[in-house]
Amino acid sequence: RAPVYLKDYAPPDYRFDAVSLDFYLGEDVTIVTNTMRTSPTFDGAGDARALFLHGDPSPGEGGYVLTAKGLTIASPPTTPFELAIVTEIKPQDNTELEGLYKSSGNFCTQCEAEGFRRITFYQDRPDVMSVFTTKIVAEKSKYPVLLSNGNLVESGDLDGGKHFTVWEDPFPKPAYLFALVAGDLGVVEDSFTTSGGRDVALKIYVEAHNLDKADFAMASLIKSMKWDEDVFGLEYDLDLFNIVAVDDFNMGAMENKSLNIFNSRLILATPTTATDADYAAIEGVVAHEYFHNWTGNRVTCRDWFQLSLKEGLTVYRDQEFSADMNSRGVKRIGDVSRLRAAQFPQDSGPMAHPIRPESYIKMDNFYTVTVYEKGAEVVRMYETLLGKDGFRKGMDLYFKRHDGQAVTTDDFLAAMADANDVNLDAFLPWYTQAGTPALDVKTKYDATKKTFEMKCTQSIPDTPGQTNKTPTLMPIAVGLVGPDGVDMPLTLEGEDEASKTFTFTNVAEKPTPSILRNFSAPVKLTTDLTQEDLIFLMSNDSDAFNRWEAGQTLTRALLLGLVDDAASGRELQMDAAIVDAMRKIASGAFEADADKAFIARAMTLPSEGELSELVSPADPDVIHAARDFVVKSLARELRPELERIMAENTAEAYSNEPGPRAARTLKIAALGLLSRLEDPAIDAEALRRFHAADNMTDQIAALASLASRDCPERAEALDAFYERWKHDPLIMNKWLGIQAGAALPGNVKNVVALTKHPAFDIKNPNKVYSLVGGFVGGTPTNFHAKDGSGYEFLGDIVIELDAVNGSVAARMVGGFTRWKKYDEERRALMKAQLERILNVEGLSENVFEIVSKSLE
Ligand code: BAL
Ligand code: ZN
Repeated sequence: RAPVYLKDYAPPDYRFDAVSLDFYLGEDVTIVTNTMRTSPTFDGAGDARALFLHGDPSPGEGGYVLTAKGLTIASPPTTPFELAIVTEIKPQDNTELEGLYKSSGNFCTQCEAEGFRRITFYQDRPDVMSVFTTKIVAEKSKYPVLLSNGNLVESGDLDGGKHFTVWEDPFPKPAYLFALVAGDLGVVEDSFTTSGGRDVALKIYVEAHNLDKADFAMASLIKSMKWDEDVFGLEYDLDLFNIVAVDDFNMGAMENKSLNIFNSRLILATPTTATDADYAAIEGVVAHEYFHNWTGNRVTCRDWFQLSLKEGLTVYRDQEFSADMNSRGVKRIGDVSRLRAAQFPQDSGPMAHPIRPESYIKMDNFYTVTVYEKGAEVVRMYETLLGKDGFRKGMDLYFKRHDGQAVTTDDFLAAMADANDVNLDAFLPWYTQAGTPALDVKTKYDATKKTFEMKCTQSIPDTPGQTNKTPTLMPIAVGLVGPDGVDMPLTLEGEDEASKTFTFTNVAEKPTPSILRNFSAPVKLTTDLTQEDLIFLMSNDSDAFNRWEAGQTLTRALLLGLVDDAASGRELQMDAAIVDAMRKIASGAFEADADKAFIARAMTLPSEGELSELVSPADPDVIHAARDFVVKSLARELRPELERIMAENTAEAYSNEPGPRAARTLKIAALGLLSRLEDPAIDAEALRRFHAADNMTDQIAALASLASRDCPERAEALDAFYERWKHDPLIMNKWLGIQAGAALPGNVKNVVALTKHPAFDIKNPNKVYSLVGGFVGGTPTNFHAKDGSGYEFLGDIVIELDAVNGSVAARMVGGFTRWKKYDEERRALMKAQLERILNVEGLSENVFEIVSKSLE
């Protein structure tokens, strides 16, 4: 359980010039013959150096020097040599879902980060890149489809009902990008001609009964390929691009070279089976994996500490793609909301780490919202600082310098700096420091001098192992909005580095500043804007993000005041100015272009989770009481507007066009608010809508509103949904998730009962994420029930799950990491669960790392 440190990085002593893998897939065991053409990278005239190959040997095997973590060859030849290793593995017993395993009767792989070592012994590190040839032999009737990376160069039948394929991937790659699939699968086919004239065959493999559900994923792939050419000049580089959808998958998807493997929830969609949110996720993730072909595969990471090099960059790219395909402002609001809901808490807890971590025990634990989402924010800041053209110049130089290499985040920064002839050294702390910077802005207008001053102060909080942090370069996008609601022309008078005061000159009238437009840096902003200023910005700011943010700042302040009142037993009072502002939002008065998806976002209050981050110690019952009071007050006051929204946005028939989609989003937001009134007429209406729905978005919305109500319609809707969809595992995930997250008092007993339901399977990550993740991330008053029953449930399930799949268990145990945030009683209860888990014999490294760091 010793950590690995970035500071210990040393380049490999051996390279693999070519790798040949033969898989003989059997029902009991699989035999893998791995032949590696190996060369020393050091001067062969010197002494021999040991070659260490990562592996996952069973105890008691003989041969070379085997340890729990691999195999050492003490004195290999100092000239090029061939090394062949035969391993016997049991994919059907592999419940960790890393390496080679079976899902729904089909073989598939997951090798990132360190799964390849579960297949064969290898230098399983991303800076060892090689060309791979893969031969697969299997029974033809059971596994008619045999796939690997690259081009199919040979195939044929063999004796005994077997057949084979041979695949050659001409692009050198690290082992984490290796993939193999063998199964009985149907295929949806299309094609794409690149701007350079290459015809690419596109194939999506799914189980035969799902063949009608892959068209949207295919359309998304084609759009992604075109977008990457248009925006970054990046073309696809092989004649074939395969995607395979599997039901059992730890992650969302995986970018293996030319053979992406996806969690089926991110491929399969029809209007009756998938929600609008599912469609958006499919579009974004198909693009993300495709974009990795350049940012990840052609240019990869030197070591796993550099993960954000490919993930932060590729998330930024998929966010931009989705923004171009949909509403840019609404996309940005969604991305920032996710950052605040998940990354900010991580950045202020025991697992806080920089986007380039310094150490890990289990790399799987660092596929985090920090590396991904904060990493994407860091990439976005380059674009904000350098401009679109400057950013593109930096990207071009990055590919020119590093195509075919395994590199570092320093190389990326250097390419951005050199391409633009600027020094970006002051940007480096974003990679090395954890913690969300706080940015405070104080403003002053001088009517005589016609100047407007902004004093900006940043501070970065201490995080585990890091104190006294260095201030960092950050773009603060600003607009000054005139009394007429129009942006004023801006002139900046110098920049005072020491005091960080910026002065705008020739400001004719007192402006309202719009600070940190488009959320130009991932910080916690405080300002001296008044309630009046914020209401003005809600209706007048030309920046969509800050128009939304003004409302959030306003309601956040209201809610935090009410949390204080509730904690002190004071009577709760609603603020009439906020009701009035929200009424204007609901009636569309603030939104000239009436983007209904934006209005839905603007009507959504900061979540209980977000508020709990801002209160210390947090008492979920008090936070719930305050927020529930505001939600109910707004629903009551705005009922006519909300009912009008419901009526006006109920379509005759489903359409997946942006307009109808936005209308659905708004209607659902209105239903969500109305259902909190606990009015039997609204429950009846929700049930009517549930039965009448011609699409999954509407059906799920109605079901979700009833699931949190203790009314007769609840059971009727849940039972009807189950009966209709019990054959579809993806829809059963929704059924589990909705019940798990419901705001029903005492819900933990329902969730415990659901773990015994046939729809739940602890071996399937999606089911665990829906039921356990849905409960932990759902209604805080249930997970944090004062009697500790929610904590006990999570403790029990983590222990059971850890024996099945350590990486999934580690994600779930994350529910306990913020235990120090809560009141004395809850802290003690959560800590007791963490200690109980830590005492389990044979605990996985994954869970050990999260639990031990949480207890530090
Ligand atoms: N590389 C792991 C899955 C993803 O981020 O695409
Ligand atoms: Zn990725």
